[in-house]
Amino acid sequence: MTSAKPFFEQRRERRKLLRAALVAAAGGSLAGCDGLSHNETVVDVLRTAEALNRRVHRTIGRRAMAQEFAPADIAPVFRANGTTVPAGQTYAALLRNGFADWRLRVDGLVAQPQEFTLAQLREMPARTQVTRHDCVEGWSCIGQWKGPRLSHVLQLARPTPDARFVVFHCLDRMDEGDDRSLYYESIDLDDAYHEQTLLALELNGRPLPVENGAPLRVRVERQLGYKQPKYVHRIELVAGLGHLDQGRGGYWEDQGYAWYGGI
Ligand SMILES: Nc1nc2c(c(=O)[nH]1)N[C@H]1C(S)=C(S)[C@@H](COP(=O)(O)O)O[C@H]1N2
Ligand SMILES: [Mo]
Repeated sequence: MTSAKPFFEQRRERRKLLRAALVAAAGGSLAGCDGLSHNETVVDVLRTAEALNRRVHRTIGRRAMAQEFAPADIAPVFRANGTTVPAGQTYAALLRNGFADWRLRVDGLVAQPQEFTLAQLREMPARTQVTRHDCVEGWSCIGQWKGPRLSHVLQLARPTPDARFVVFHCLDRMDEGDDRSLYYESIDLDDAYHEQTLLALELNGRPLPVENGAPLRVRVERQLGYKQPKYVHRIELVAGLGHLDQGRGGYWEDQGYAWYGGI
């Protein structure tokens, strides 16, 4: 791949390459809804793809928009994957009273730490977008997401100059009894301020279902499924990722997935 090639051609090549690799690893078609589990082959493929992937995203511009679809393209049911309801009393109690006690905290390297109720988030200016979610297990689904842009909330919190990453802390634990295994994710400020990066409160015109991350999940549309954290209750601005859990910037990254899961 050379920089002399026109933009659209580079893009097409990159998509083809990545898709071929993912399909090969998953042993199936990306369009299907039957997937495999996260496995070693996929991890290896993602690691190899990451360097190329990041380079190309830099070259073609990180502000490029993910494709948006028509309402007619929306899948009748948006498939759920990973945690479909966080275990334990905390989430059960939040769910029982319609998330009235739930809060979204924004803290870390910010001038003005914030705390929002669900009602406050619902009153913010919102964006609606129909996009395709691609999971590394080999399936994709098109859905309509609605919610405030992450940039709006960040502007209220005012990240300090040393803030470089945004970390999303989730309410679900991935392994029984392991304190380090809460789901978490992170993105850089380029993706954080991107037009399509949302704090999604709605899916297909309804409040976010529990299986898709109620009451709030993040959409980072130019990245793969595991970079779309569900059950987010805290957004932390940090200068580096090394101090979090295993230090690779996310639950699946700590198991070997690429930190930059661009598509
Ligand atoms: N908190 C949390 N976020 C998560 C996961 C999870 O298990 N827990 N799974 C990830 C993966 S691998 C995928 S493909 C998508 C699935 O989102 P969905 O359930 O809305 O389809 O969520 C991602 N975000
Ligand atoms: Mo996934």
